[in-house]
Amino acid sequence: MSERSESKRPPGQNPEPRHLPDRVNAVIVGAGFAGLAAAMALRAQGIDDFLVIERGPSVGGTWRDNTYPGVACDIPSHLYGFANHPNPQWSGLFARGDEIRAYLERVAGLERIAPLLNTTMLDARWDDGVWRVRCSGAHAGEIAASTLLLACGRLTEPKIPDVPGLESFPGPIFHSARWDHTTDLRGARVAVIGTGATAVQLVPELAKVAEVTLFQRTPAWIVPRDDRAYSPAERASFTADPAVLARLRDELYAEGEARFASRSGDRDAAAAARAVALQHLAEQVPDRALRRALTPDYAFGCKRVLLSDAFYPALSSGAVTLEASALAAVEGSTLVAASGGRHTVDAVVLATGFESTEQPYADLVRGEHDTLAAHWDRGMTSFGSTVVAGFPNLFVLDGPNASLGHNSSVLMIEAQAAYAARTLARHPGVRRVDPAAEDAYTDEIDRAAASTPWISGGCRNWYVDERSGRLTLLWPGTVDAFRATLDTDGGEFLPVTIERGAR
Ligand code: NA7
Repeated sequence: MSERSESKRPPGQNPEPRHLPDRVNAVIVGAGFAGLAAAMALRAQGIDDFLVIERGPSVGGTWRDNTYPGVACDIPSHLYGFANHPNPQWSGLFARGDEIRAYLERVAGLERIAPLLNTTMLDARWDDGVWRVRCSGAHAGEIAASTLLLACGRLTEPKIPDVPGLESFPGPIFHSARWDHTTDLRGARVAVIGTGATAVQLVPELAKVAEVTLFQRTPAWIVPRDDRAYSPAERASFTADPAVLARLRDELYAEGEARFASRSGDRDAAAAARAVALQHLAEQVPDRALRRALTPDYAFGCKRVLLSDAFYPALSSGAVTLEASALAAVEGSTLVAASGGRHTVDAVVLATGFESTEQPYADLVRGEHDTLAAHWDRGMTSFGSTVVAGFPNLFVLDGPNASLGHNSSVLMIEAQAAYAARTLARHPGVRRVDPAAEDAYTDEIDRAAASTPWISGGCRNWYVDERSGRLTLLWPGTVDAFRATLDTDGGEFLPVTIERGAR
């Protein structure tokens, strides 16, 4: 919002700052995994003079927002937590969403990280050596900070499909990340739109109580989940001996890194993993026509590979009607598929994913010349997946080229947070990244991505920016390679080479 429009605001809508210090060393925006990691990393470097602002009513990010039935993580629990906060009590190999949310609440408490809740960043601008961050909500006002850390998440803004008539649907309709717990779906005819990571968790649970019609535009590659609960004895051993847990974490890390080959296009590894997925499908879906409809026609790894042992059985059992085409139009309570199929339902769940490539925070942040959105008008770019030319003293966590398809994102976030904190501690003052370094880094990313299935695998995925066809979300390497990239001798902004990892 411009100064001008701010001055036009009616009295009373821009209350004086409350509880906001005039100036801090750093402002962290967001209190999910990335925001908490940033806060801990700053503390570890002896930096206490920071503020965390959070637009929601509590910490937790993704795990606060996603409360759909069956919500869980598809990365092993003991790898999906902070390295300095192992949790011996995870219930099983994969943690449920509510457990992860509780874990984040607990860590925030233990670390005495108290974000300013219900406080939204209106905008942030670089003003001659300082970031001026304007906030609305519970702690409205302006705060000056030397450094701005954006930890706003990457899959936060629901993507609502542009389908004619959608807004006129007469019954309950909501996005999977905004689950309406006041709506009783028991016995209802419910359409689920989408077959991504959310839908494969949600559909089997919903099918237990409702009559589900699933709109599948593109089938996913799905491999066995092989989830299991940890026994009380195992959890006791994790508690009693931290070395047991550390070993398990190391094993899970190595398994994750090994998965990179199959996801990134190594021919043999992809063929082996594809065979596992096809066997899984064959074993769980005896009906040939259904099996054909569920078989992807694009390269393994092009989209996020999903883990489920319950999705195919739900479809196979007849509990779910598969509409193997996109939702194309809505006419009253009838959903019209691209195939021409018509389905009359009582409620609609949009499991249609998120605005990943054009992050809403990008419009709000103005650097030396422009907004992040303008700088990223052909897709997100960065140096080190973390800093951006023209945006001094800004760190973006889990933003450009920082996601993973093969291993835990928390590992990436921790590497970025450590890098940012190290840089702050060792290089006070104004820190700029050379635009040439950002260009070179972007070229490296493009080169590394070119031959991967994410770019050339014949699918549409949320890792690629449609405006440029560039891989802008995913890191096209291993976690080891990312860690090496950011381990730049004390946080200097040095040009780097991206290693593709073992091939
Ligand atoms: P995703 O993975 O972005 O999935 C969204 C799904 O919605 C995907 O299958 C889309 O099909 C589908 N979609 C979108 N519009 C339509 C229409 N009009 N008709 C039918 N289907 C449609 O989001 P998720 O929430 O499942 O997962 C997000 C991430 O969370 C996940 O990758 C993990 O990292 C955790 P498409 O495949 O584009 O053809």
